[in-house]
Amino acid sequence: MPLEALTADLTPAGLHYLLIHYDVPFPDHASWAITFDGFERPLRLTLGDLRARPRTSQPVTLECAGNGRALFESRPLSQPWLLEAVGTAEWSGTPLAPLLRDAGVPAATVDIAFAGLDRGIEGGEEAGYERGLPLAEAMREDVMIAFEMNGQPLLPQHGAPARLIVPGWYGMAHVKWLDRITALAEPFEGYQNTVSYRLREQQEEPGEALTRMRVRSLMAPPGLPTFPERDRMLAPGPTTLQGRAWSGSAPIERVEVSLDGAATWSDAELQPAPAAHAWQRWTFDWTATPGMHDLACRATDATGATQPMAADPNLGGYANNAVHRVRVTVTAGS
Ligand SMILES: Nc1nc2c(c(=O)[nH]1)N[C@H]1C(S)=C(S)[C@@H](COP(=O)(O)O)O[C@H]1N2
Ligand SMILES: [Mo]
Repeated sequence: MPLEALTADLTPAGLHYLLIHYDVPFPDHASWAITFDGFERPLRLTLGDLRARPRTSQPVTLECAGNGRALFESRPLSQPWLLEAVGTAEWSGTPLAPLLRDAGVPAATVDIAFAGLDRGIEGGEEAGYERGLPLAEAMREDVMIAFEMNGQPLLPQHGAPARLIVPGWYGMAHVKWLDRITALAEPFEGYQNTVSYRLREQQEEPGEALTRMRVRSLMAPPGLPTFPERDRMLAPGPTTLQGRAWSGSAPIERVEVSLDGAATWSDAELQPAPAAHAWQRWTFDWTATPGMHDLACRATDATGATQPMAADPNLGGYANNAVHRVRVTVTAGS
């Protein structure tokens, strides 16, 4: 997502980031269905069945766990995101929990596994994209099977005909192209939970599973870009800096801006969250004076978590929520 799209509450589908491990599948929507496995009753739901169920909509901020990976000093071999792997869309669909209750969740269930239709070879093994989610998370009221994005049927690249939305969690949990939902009496041990998406320094360590998005803010680039360097040039005088802030754990409580290379900080104006898991807009009025300025923004959420100057390095290059720094040249004239 180009960072200038931080000025919009909702990210248009064509500007929203994409992360696709394998090939985009193109299932026939008329014959497509989700199969429920390991539940008390067999259940198979077509797109028509999903659309006939109670409908819910909510704006949700999605961020890839690897967002910021390419800004770590060591460069893990994976998608080299700078800061653009984020977006907020209005997702519509049907809540997951009532579906699981209809299928009947066996008493011994600990995880629910969600499998997509896409297959590939990762870590040397052929597999489908599949993620496990703890039962308590899967039963949350706001977790949904979405079949629309910003009021339109899902695009193929965003998981058509239907995908999972787990508000607050990093992107990898939001399984696209849903094919099968399985109740498991043991923790899910597939590749995307046990090998990928873990915070660790050595491959041999079990590490810690990535779950909720860390607190983060980003600034929309001020002024005009130069081509091809994309340096930022701004006219002197009053201007309003703006951006968005989010956290998967709690509402944002504070956003601060620095005009001097993160030496001193002042509070930005923060708007309330439009929904529990959608980013919050912030603004900061500044009278720009000629010269080079190192701007920065940082957010703090209601748990007290705040963005670090530098995030801890880790093998997968995940969860880099370091303070966002933006250099701008304020020109002498208008
Ligand atoms: N089936 C399937 N689901 C998937 C993926 C995938 O490769 N296959 N990628 C995941 C990752 S890592 C992210 S960040 C989000 C991205 O969702 P988007 O492309 O709609 O923005 O989808 C998740 N769901
Ligand atoms: Mo991701």
